Amino acid sequence: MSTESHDETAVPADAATAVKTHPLATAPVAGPPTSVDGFVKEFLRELNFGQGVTLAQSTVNDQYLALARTVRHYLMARWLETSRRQFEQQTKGVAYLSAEYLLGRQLGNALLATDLTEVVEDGLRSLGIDLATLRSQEVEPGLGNGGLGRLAACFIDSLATMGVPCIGYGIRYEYGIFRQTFVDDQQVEQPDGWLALGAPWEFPHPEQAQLIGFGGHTETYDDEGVTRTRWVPAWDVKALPYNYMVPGYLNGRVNTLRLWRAVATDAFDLKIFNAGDFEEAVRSQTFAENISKVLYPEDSTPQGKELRLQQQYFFVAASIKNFVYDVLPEGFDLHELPERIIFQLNDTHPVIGVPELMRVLVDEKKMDWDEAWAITKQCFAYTCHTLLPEALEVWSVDLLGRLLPRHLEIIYRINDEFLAEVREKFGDDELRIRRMSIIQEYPARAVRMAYLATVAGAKVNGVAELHSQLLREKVLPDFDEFYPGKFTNVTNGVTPRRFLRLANPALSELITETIGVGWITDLERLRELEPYAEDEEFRARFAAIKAHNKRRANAVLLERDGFTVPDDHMVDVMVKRLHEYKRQLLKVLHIVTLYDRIVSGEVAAADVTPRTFIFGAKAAAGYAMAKRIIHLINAVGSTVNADPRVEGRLKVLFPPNYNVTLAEKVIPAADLSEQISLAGKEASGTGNMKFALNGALTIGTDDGANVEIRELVGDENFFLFGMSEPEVQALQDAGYRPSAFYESDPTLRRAIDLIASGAFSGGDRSTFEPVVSNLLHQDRFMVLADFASYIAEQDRVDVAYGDQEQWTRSAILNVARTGFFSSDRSMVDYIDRIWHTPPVR
Ligand code: 26W
Repeated sequence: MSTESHDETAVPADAATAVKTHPLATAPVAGPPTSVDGFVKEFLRELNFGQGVTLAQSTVNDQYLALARTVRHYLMARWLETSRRQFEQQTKGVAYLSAEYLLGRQLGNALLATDLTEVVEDGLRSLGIDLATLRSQEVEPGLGNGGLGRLAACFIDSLATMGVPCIGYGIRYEYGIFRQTFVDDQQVEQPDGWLALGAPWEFPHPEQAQLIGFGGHTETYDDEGVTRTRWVPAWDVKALPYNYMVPGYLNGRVNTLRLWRAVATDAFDLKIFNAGDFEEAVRSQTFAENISKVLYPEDSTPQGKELRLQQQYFFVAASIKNFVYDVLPEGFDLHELPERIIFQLNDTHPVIGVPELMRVLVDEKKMDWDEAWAITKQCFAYTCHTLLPEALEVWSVDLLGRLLPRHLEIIYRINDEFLAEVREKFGDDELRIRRMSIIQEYPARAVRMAYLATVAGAKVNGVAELHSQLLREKVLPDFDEFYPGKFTNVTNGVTPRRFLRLANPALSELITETIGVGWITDLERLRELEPYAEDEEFRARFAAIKAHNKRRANAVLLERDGFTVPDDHMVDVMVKRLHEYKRQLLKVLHIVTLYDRIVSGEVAAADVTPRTFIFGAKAAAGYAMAKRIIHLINAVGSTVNADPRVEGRLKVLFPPNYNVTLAEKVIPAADLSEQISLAGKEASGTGNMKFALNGALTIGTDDGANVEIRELVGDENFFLFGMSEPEVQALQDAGYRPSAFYESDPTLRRAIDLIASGAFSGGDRSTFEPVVSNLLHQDRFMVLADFASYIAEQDRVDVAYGDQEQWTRSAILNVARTGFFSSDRSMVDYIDRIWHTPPVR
């Protein structure tokens, strides 16, 4: 603010100055309520004047919307203040570029962040309204597929809580991840119209729209003796930003999540419209708006579809434009860009941002190529989230050249210069050059986006120790050799606000009562719980909370799906995307084995530890095998649940549409967490962390973050089974024959034969034949090889569960020793190793 000789009482010369110098110009007029009465007044005002209904007329949805708007008013003052300070201090910030954000419901988190839960609860009660009912009304924004999207949501929560400036950039999909239903035990996808009942958390800013071009051609021109290139797109789309609040926990900070929506440009419509083709004008509008219409529900198998590349370029270009032209102050010297921003690439989905920033700097800002490249290389960092070769994105040169001709030219030049450097370092080793080229030649010319990200990124990280190691040794070994120091690890984490404090209020209260509230923002303090594992009274309370959480999950599942979870059962949970590498089939074979033991009379039902198995999993709509596995789980469930011989002993529940909201209820109820991927396939896993933090014991392979969980909680508090990654590799190299395991293991043979016999498909042997035959003849993820070890370990789980005191001791130690997996710690690691961004005071 200017402090020059300025007469405060003078009448400002024009209206704009009047606005800027008004005493209330920078401070919002309303803060949070100081009393229950204050809240009630503001809530009723929103209901009456915002929603336009009286209390008597209002529906639950009216009340929910009015409450959400009331709460967001309280956050608004902090949001404005956070933005103002960050702008004034001009410090370095993070731009998290992610095609997915799996946010979960907003209301509970907003109340927690502002400490308003009690005021609101009391106020609503005085009006005869139940807060929990309104919370249930919220439809979660499911703008992500699974781990990668949920991780983005945890990270922005942590950055806000730590006061680190961050803008999350992404896409405002009109339809998020599909709503899953089951018809005849099979998955049917329904559209997820999350916006249908109102979107009280978003703030559209049409005045900040950006134009994003596509297609066309490039041309060179003479610019005062310098030859420059410009891109002449053939068509464009308007990107409209929608802002969302990202409140820090009790710290007065609110960061921003900015999601882009595609709409047709007026010019685009008019041209066609004026040519007299009204229908075509509408069609082209639809075409433009398709870009942000729906989240691709694929997980780990990119489809290479044109619309997907359009989505990627659309949101990344809009974000970079927004940052360079609107967020940075006027006159900012772009040579200092690396001191102001780091663009974190959440997997390869936003990697087209690399040539886009080059295009902005070189073509638009007329910077010298070498200078621009030096800047760009410091402004990006890349996180890889997978090890599956089929999940590494490549874009065909043909498609890229058509859709983004200038970007393809830029990528070629980056590649030429990069390969020249490789030659310089390693000589003319043509095999190596071909291996490292950003452009793949076979089976078709295509851009390897992970390579581009690695060449452009200041740092490249994996998401768990083992994953980062395998990334360096197996996926990108040439690059690791070429760029010493570029590769690093940041082990994933989860936000303790949502996944412990909000999801598990009973345990949170016990923890706070025992060690104080500090753990919510400093999760390592859970260590202070360790001695209480030996405290009998504490153990009793801890066990009572688990029982309470089971009853709570039971109530939710009963209302939602008509399911019941018996009080006296071990709750054994496997929730995650359905993928063969995650091995839901191994879990099925275990259930079938237990079932067979009882019905064949091998074991008396009374001697089997009663278990309820809970599955949650969506399969990509086009992933036939995954959908068949869902069918099989449901079929086994139907048979087992209807068989009186196993009643009271085995129960299989598969609530459809597993999402963040359901996770918050199911995870705190779990006794056993299933993390059973083939070693070397699960990059990290984050569900595994949520379960351990909520006092479930893990049965798991030496994979992803399981390795670190086991190291921290101790071998005696973790059920390890299966081959290690080197053992998997050795078996692979030796030539894996699944049928050999089938032939030599009678238990395995019986389980598979039972499925093959049609026992779970009304006698029809054909239903699951593809699953059985795949297991016997391919079994890419070595389910059969790990079966015996899994069953043996599960039998040890049963024995361990028999000693409830000891089990609870272990569960407490799991909670006490997994504070490391807070996403706050992940953020500290990113800041130290990659971003170097200080918090803003
Ligand atoms: C459609 C293309 C595609 C390809 C890969 C979509 C999504 C992906 C992601 C890489 C899949 C994903 O979500 N990966 C998960 O990321 C989590 C967060 O780091 C890890 O915990 C999981 O292990 C990893 O599978």
